[in-house]
Amino acid sequence: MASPPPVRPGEARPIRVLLVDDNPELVNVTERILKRAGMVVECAWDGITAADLVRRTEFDVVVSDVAMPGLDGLALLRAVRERDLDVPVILVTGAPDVQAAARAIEYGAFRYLTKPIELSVVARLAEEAAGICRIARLNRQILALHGAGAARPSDRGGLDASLDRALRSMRIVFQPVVEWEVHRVFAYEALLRSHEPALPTPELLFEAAERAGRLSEVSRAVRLATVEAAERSDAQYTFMNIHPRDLLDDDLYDRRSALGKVAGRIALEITERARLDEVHDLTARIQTLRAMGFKIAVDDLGAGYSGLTSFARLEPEIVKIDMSLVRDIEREPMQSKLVASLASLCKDTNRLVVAEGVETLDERDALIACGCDLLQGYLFARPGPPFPTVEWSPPPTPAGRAPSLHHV
Ligand code: G
Ligand code: MN
Repeated sequence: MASPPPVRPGEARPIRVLLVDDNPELVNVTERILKRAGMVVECAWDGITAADLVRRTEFDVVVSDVAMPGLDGLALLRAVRERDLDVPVILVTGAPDVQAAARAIEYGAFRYLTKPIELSVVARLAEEAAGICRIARLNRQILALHGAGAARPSDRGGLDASLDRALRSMRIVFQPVVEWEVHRVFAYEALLRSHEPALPTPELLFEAAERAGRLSEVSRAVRLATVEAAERSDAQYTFMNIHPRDLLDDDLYDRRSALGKVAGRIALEITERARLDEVHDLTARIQTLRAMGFKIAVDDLGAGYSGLTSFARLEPEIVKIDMSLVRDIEREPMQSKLVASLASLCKDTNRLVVAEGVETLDERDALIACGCDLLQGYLFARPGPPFPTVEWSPPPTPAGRAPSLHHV
């Protein structure tokens, strides 16, 4: 067995903050607090100087006053976005104004705070924002490494008939997510399957349901079937994939629904492949789900880029690394470096990391060396009826890959 390449853990460099306010005293005290928290701080007393600094230096977070002579906070935010799509901007205002707050969020401000603010809150938020920024930047690097996202297939013919057949034959299968170190099943991911050849993947099925105007009907049926099966699981969590549009369905927020009643044991996976911009009030909706007890997972990280804003709004407790990053990781130093950095960034920000699509012993060992403790893939178990048993010590196969005789 080839040993995994040496990996460097995620960069431990200090967080770089740009602090902008036309009140020098306020800049001074805030700077002291942030420096005490171990951050590197650059200060500007007006927006134009700040915009200039952003052009020359890569910051992890910008904290800026709103009302300033010359370039105000909102204009600065726009100037920052021209240069850097990822750096989170925290705006601080002395005169709260609902419209300005709405505009700030629309332009992608990470937070909009009202003075006086507790300095410890600024330090905590700056740290949180910087953590998210680093993950977003890594994600961009990962995409660049893989080239642009692959085009999604789309089926045209006989939409309604196919959809009906698919719905009649649909079933839910489960695949374990294992906690390797203790040899325990941490969760089962519920996956939708149907026998309709025209709609062979859940993505195509949901796309068809959406086009036929039957998305919420299909999603509700899937959620109900999942909960019924998951009730018999003895793992801590069930991971359930949800379509971004499901976030607009009132049924998801019903505490008395079958799913609502077991929310504390469910992680909702939201894929990075889909755009979330059409979900208005995303932050509030996610907060409601979290208050109901759901955990939020970002799925397929590294396979698409839904943007810093949606990642920042989701603030996921769980990050699932796409299998394109897992594949042959033991032979790709760049991949293992990125995965190790992601794992360490997630740990620093109290998120769990799951590596998906693990097929070989070499991939498993390389992922463990990268700091991924939660693993999922054919190597351990294929998706199957509740609940597949885990193969903890599979023999190596001649081709290296897990046997793929049947497609589930
Ligand atoms: O997008 P999401 O991560 O939810 O999709 C998971 C899909 O990946 C499922 O359809 C599942 O069957 C498939 N899958 C799970 N484990 C493996 C694996 O080890 N290799 C491959 N190629 N696919 C896998
Ligand atoms: Mn998933």
